[in-house]
Amino acid sequence: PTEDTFNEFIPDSASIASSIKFHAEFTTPFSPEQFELSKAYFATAESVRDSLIINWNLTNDYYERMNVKQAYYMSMEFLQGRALLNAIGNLSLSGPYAEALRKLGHNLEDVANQEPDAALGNGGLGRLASCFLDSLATLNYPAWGYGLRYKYGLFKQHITKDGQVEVAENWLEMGNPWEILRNDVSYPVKFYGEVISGPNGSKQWVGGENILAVAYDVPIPGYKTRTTINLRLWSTKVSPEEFDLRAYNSGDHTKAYAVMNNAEKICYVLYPGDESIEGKTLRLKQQYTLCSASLQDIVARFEKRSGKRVNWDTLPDKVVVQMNDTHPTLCIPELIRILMDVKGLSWEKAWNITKRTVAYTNHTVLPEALEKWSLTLLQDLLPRHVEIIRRIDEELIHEIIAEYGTGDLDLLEQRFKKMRILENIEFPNSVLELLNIKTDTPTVDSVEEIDVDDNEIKATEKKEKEEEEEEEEEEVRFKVDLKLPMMVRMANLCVVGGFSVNGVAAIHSEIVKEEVFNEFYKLWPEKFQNKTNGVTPRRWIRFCNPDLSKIITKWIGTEDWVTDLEKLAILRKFADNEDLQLEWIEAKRRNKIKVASFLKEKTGYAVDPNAMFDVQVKRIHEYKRQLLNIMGIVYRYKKMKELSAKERKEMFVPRVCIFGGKAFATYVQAKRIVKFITDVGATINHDPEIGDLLKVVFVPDYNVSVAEMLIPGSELSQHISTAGMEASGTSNMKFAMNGCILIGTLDGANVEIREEVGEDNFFLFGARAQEIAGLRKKRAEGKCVPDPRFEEVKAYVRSGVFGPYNYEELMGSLEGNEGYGRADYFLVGKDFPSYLECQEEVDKAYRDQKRWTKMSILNTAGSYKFSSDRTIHEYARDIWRIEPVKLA
Ligand code: DL6
Repeated sequence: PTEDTFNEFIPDSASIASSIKFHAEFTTPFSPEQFELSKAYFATAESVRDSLIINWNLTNDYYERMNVKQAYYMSMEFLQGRALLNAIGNLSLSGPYAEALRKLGHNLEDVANQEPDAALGNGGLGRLASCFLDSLATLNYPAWGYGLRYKYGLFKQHITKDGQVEVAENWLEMGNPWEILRNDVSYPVKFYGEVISGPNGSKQWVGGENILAVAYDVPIPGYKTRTTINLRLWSTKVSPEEFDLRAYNSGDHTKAYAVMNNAEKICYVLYPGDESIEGKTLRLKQQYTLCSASLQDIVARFEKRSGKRVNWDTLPDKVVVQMNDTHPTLCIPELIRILMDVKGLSWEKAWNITKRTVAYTNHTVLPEALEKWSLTLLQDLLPRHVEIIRRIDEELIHEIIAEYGTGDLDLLEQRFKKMRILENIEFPNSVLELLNIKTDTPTVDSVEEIDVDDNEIKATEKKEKEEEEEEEEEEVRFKVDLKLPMMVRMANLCVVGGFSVNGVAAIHSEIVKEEVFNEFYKLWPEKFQNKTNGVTPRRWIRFCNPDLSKIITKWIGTEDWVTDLEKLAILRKFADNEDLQLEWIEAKRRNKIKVASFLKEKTGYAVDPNAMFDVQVKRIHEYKRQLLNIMGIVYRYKKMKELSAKERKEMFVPRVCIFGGKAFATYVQAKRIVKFITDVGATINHDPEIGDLLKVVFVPDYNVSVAEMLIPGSELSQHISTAGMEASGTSNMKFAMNGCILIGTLDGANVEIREEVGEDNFFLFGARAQEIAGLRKKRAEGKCVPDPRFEEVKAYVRSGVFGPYNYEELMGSLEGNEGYGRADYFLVGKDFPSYLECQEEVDKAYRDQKRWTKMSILNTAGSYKFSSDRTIHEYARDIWRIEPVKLA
């Protein structure tokens, strides 16, 4: 629609109020007596949902009629956060809704605060998926998201005297007004069973356990457009045929319930602990449920839209599936299975169509995070898929041989080791035959038995023996160690089965090409690309920072920047303007006051809004190096203690150091880091000598809503991962957009942010990615000279200043003591001196508020590249080949 036609539909506050009242009376799950905040929230959300449903229906009818090509974003995580303010903001209804609620005795902000965060994700990967949906809808791209409707989202984090405690996040407890249950959209999903051969080489997967995946649709509105796309989330329940009514009626309720429970538990928890085999099985069932239900749905839609004559070859012209990391890898064998076993296509056709339909985004280079599944588990749970994966693996091997020949077997073997999908699994016979490798190795004894006395015979025998030995070597070479676990490498399967492979920041995509998947890159360079991440400027500036947004609009002269972020660059020319600077400082100050009162409410710590707000919020992980930050704070504290009151005031800028983030429940070292930060905070914050000069606060239960409040009130933010380890980062983009200055390493998207905002407006420190391997080696060989300041800090921590907790495992891990981890693998000690020096630069810059404010303005002005609108345009153009579709 044009913006005009969109605006025609804006209702006034009186009709909104009556719609809210209607829902309060007829549709909310609350008793009639009162109209308290929670009920007001629910009724308001339902009233907004009405508008969304109208637009959702129009959008989908239109896609259906036009038979457009659609992109499907397949993700195990969507970190949606709250929906209310975002939806009314996108619909341009914030004013009328605020007024309507005022008439009904409530305040919009209080009502909005009733909404629990939809935390169906862990961190950056899930939030990226949600930003993408916002941009897709805003830019009118025909696309849907597919995910799982977890009953319990990412856990709630409580901070106790023992550190982090996880509590189940029951976000659906009061019901979810944003979703629409589609009882008519459900698909069977099978596990276990066996594969039997049918006529003409066909295969049938029979028996096993059958459950039902049921659709819940969440309408996703675009900003100032009627386009409202769909996030379809699957929930699981028992399939009616599986419910054992006979057992139930005979009184064996436990048996009957077990089947129900077995089906429903698949969607209970995001990231079920997967240390146990049960946990692993559950996680795999989740992944397969997402892939199977979504692909059945996509294929059904394609068939419906194709009419009577379905031409399967055209599937890639109508459908593109983007796999968000390797979690949905099973899309590849599942699409093949559906096309072959259900639709009757040949292997060649099915494989060819799949390879043209599916694309893969890599989000990590950490070897431990590259998913592998046990072949035995997969074989048990998904026997038909294992057959398909084996065939893909076999074809890959033949393709490698065809490309490189058999001249250099050593090299060939190295390639197989890196590229095969199956790990520690014997080579298929077709390969052994082609390479002329005998499977029955002659024993050493039988070679030695040869009788040799005659010289000539001796020479021939010797030659033969050498040849045989060589052959034996080859045989050994192509043998696998059966003692090692047989695994399926999901990332390799994605690269082989996907027509596109992309990293999420320029430096990351280079590492993907040059290191992680280098052999594949050499084979198929055309598959590899970069798509630097982005974040939606609607949620991450316009709605979360209304004060700054007003200033931006005023100085740019239009609000168009909200959908055309390049306009932010106009601010550059006003960066020195005193009026703008004053307004800028004032907006930041108001946001800092909000943060201060939030911190007081959540932690009890009172902080001074005049101090610099220095923030590190992200998942707690050793590579993200919260430990470097807190060790730096300890150093600062120690130095402060060594000075007189006057000296310390002169030397240090007052700071409030804010941390937030969740440690994975079973990640012991990360939990120790949380405990350490809170202990350091408890000591420093109660030290009367230090007062407001330094405060350290750990924000409990960091989530999307907290980020929306914290980021606008931040002045310095830390993105200090060991170079080469953070794929991109996305909070760095949000901070920069909100005029926060970054301190960071040359890692992930930091590299590009620094390029855009200018070197002078970014605090850079630390080793470069290309130096890391060498430094680790040096470190392990004991050739690194320890920095005295780092040694001093460790000794200080060990002296017990921060309480009785034993920090030995943490300090030890920084030294590489036996048993304490990997010899400061993350190079905290190496980067410590340059980090401290850089922090001195930060203090110096902050003292000059004019300079600081200019840097802040230039960060906002230079952040336009990091709009997810730009990222989505690139995906649409370079990978998905889809066009915007405006409703006629
Ligand atoms: O691409 C989104 C996001 C990146 O910004 C982060 O740098 C990256 O760590 C994250 N990746 C993951 C995948 N698993 N791990 N680790 O969450 O993706």
